[in-house]
Amino acid sequence: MKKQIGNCTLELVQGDITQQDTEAIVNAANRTLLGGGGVDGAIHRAGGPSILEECRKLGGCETGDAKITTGGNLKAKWVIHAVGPVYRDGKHREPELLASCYRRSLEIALEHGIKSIAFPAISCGAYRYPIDEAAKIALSTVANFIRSHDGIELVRFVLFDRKTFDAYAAAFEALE
Ligand code: AR6
Repeated sequence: MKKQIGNCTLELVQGDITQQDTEAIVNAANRTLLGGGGVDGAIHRAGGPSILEECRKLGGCETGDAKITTGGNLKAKWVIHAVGPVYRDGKHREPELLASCYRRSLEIALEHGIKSIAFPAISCGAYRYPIDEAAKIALSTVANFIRSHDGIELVRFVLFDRKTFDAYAAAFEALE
């Protein structure tokens, strides 16, 4: 699924983010930036130990923020490590923090001249964010960002399983 927003293509695919050929891929990390399970584990396994070596020097990352390393053995030159919120009840700034980690990832991409970037469904696994809600926030935040900033030409959401892909697809269709 694809949509053109200004000079940027917004795309949804089902797949594995470690295999993407975008200049940057985004990791759904935790505040330590020292690795974990899910997509984080997959990225460190596929990219090799140099990513963790760089992460150790970053001193962690606040929820809602992101930090960048190189991509090690990945096709992507860069990994942007974003920390989404753990979902509790929706009343602990979860929507704001989720939107913020997408925006911060895109700001960092622009600062590094990155023109193509792939995102996973941040917070939709171990952090238990309700997927329909997360999909709306992710897509509307990214769409608003690319409408108001020039420079990024491709944003691809890479959804691992069918259920997550379907939820993002519904939010994508509803995007204004
Ligand atoms: N490619 C794309 N998406 C993937 C992949 C992959 N290779 N593997 C899993 N997903 P999660 P979170 C999907 O749990 O909820 C880690 O331990 C997965 O199906 O990876 O933000 C970190 O260290 C789900 O839809 O991230 C943190 O401690 C989505 O990626 C914590 O988990 C996110 O699931 C972060 O939790």
